[in-house]
Amino acid sequence: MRIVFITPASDFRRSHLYRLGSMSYGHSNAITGPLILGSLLKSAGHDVSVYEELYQDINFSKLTETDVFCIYTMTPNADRAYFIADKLRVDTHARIIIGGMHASFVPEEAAIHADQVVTGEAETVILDIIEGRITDQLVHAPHLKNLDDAPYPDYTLLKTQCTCANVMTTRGCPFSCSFCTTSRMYHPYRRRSIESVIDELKVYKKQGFHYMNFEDDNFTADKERAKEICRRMIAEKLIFKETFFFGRTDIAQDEELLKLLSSAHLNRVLIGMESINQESLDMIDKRQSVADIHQCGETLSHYNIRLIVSLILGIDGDSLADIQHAVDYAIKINAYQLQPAILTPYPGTPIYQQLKEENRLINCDWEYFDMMNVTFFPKKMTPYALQKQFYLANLKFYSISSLFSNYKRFDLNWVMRRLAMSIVIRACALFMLFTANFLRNTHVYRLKHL
Ligand code: B12
Ligand code: SF4
Repeated sequence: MRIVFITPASDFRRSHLYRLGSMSYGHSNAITGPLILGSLLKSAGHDVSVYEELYQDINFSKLTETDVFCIYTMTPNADRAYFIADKLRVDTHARIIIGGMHASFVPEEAAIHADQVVTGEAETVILDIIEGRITDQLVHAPHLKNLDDAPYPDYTLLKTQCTCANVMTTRGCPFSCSFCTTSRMYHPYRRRSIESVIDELKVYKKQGFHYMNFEDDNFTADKERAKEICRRMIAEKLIFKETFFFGRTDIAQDEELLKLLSSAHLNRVLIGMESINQESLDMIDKRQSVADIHQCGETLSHYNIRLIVSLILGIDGDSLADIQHAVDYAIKINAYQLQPAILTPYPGTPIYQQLKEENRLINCDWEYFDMMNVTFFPKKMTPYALQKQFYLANLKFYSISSLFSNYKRFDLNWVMRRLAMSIVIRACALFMLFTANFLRNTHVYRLKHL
């Protein structure tokens, strides 16, 4: 059978401005689920292609000979996924199967647009669904017990742009922050064998990838294991030009780990500092202290590990001044990048449940559930003040003057990234102001006039 996987992207994410911004943020990379499922189906003799809309438009008219379309959903691209599904249903006679993060938490909604919807990790059911042995409209896939049973993502199936290989060495996370979807979607926390991780890295080296990301939600959750992976990467010369990973502030407490991460070139880390207000950290069940944050902020630069500070804007305990304070802290420690994320109540999370029960969701227009738009009523500020604060945080951090004050610490790559981010942020902020004041049918206009 001819099978096509599609990862959609919303209208905003397909715009030139967003594509320019993401180019400057990091290297193009892919969601691995469709590449893993595609690999399983290819091994069973099917003809599989995988497309993503994030970096490149898809020419749908060339896909009319497809038998089955498999569509991956995240909450902010759910509307686009449904639009594509509905259009393909009319234009082709192919079956439509929807799965992924968003569909896993609101399967009934997705089912309106699909022949079948799969919730959870689909490795154990995808072949039976495609070959017609499972015919239920809603299929709940049990989680994969042994991660080594899944094939590696097959990047040869990917027809759209990708310069960096994504590797998941674990699924889930031992923590359970109240806003986090992934610790609930991939549950319980599981680890692959180090042997299979190393073997996968060898494949990407052979395929010529210069960049590799560990996309585990918390790569250093098991510190001894992370150290062993680094040791093996060093010993077997599996070093990439830049390797990004997600960690927690606790990595700063382990000097041996920091040295190994640095030597294995895991040189860019995103850490959820979230807030510098202990009350707020406790409210989101972060299990992290302000002292942990300070230790992390002071330590990482000594090991040549570039820190991307992630903050959550709009936690109930935080005022506008608290948010500004956190942004100032990121500037003070010379963070490599800042990722301010507006608190987003994703379906399936306790925060979603709480805000729903308190009648604080503005609406469920999924397109805006992207961590860049306010979708709820915050406690200590108006929705529009929070929206403006998101832009102010970016404008302050990605200031033109920071280019001059920091250029000696980082390299040309950093200068280019920061310059592009500064331009994109300024263009976006201006557009936001214009929209909030003049374009009535927009989300931000409605926020301002709530
Ligand atoms: C890599 C990644 C990216 C990359 C690549 C994105 C791309 N090319 O489109 C980058 C960094 C660019 C990115 C961007 C964004 N991302 Co992202 N990303 C991820 C990340 C870290 C890993 C994805 C992955 O490989 N997962 C591992 C594999 C094994 O799981 P999987 O892909 O989900 O696949 C399994 C199941 O979902 C299912 N399945 C998957 N596809 C299908 C299809 C069918 C038909 C079926 C039946 C089943 C099925 O089976 C698979 C195997 O078990 C996830 C976090 C995570 N742990 O998943 C966030 C995540 C998906 N991203 C998220 C978000 C919000 C975004 C952005 C909106 C961020 C932003 N503000 O711009 C953008 C949107 C991009 C877009 N396409 O629209 C959220 C989504 C939250 C939600 N509830 O929807 C996540 C969960 C992170 C988070 N904050 O919690 N992302
Ligand atoms: S530490 Fe990160 S991945 Fe783990 S539950 Fe919290 S937000 Fe999710």
